[in-house]
Amino acid sequence: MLIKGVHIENRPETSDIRITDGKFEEIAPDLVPRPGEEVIDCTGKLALPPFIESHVHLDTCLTAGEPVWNQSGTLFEGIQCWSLRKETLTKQDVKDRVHRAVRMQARNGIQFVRTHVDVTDPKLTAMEALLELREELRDTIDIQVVAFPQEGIDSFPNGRQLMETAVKMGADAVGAIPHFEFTREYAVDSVNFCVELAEKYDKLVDVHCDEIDDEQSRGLEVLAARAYESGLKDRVTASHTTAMHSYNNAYVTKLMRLLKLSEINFVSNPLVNTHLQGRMDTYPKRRGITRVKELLAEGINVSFGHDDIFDPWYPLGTGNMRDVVFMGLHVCQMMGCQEIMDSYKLVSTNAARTLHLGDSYGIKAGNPASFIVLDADNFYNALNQKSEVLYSFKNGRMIAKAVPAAREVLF
Ligand code: 17E
Ligand code: FE2
Repeated sequence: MLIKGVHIENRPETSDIRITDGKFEEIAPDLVPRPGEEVIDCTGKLALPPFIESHVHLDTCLTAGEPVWNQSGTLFEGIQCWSLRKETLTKQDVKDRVHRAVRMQARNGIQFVRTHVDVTDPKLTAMEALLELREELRDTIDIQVVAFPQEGIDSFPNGRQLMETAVKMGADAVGAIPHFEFTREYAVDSVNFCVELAEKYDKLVDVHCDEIDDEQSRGLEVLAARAYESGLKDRVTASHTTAMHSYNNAYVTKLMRLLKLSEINFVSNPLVNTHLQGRMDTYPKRRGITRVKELLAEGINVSFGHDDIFDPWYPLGTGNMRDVVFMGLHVCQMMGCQEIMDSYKLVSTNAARTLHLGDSYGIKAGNPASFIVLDADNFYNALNQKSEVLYSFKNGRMIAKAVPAAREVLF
């Protein structure tokens, strides 16, 4: 198959892409179609590596209002709402909702997903469902599953046992939630437990870390220190880290040295944390997003996640990473021309590093032919014009396509 005339990753010149046996065979200008070869004309359109959803909760998606709505808009009321919904969870219910969500994601050019799955459930229903889905959906979407203790590890009955069982069942990564634990001691112990579990079973780590506006919430320093000392380093990810927004600058300056040494990854969720954070403030009201711009300036890897699709923590969302980037650039004040142009990396190449996808991710000869084509010539324009994903190819197979809506102004 031959894809004609794309701007690969914002390059001003265009290239053709030849796909053979599911791989990128050749990427060069003016490739001549072979006899019988299928040709898709994408002249002037943007080709990118596939979008990556590096932080979402698929087990909770599409449950907003069931059985109650989150009235306060806080993380903590969201956890209460979910706890009620969890009582009625069945494997089929999880699978039906995840199928719907994954199709929304596919339509928007997502091919890789890291999902946190709540394991504070004695039956581990959602974990079982997601592990089955990971296999069932293997050809269309790559799913990484994090064992996520929503209601705490040391603050939840049998929490450590549930975590270890989930890992033995086949979770890819180990989570924690230090800011939700009853005490600082529990917070520290739970992070230590999480890192030790990952070492024992050779797993990645992704912690919901300091998702609170409390400037005293210091789970991050513990996680980064353990990542550094254990040698797990870039196998570790700190998600949310919204308390860093509220830390004093002297502390952040000191902390930054450890963060760099540790080589950990960060995931920020700008849609959801602009909604959840600052809820106990009057005015001025904090934005509550971690210091993305400053982390990037220090050479630290940061990606953006959607976090939620229509659930107790976020009443909107269509699983579109373009919306995430749009909000993130505003709230992080990353609106320089080049920052906007490069911002697709926050939901592609940077996220690939976090997920440890390796060298097989990316548009280059020899790699699996996985990429997307957007209805714009570069990402700046795609973001501004809310351009559709015209095609999503995974391993050389078209898994989604769109025909842009025709609109006319009649004057
Ligand atoms: N659970 C949590 O602890 N934090 C979140 N942002 C979501 C679920 C969505
Ligand atoms: Fe989350």
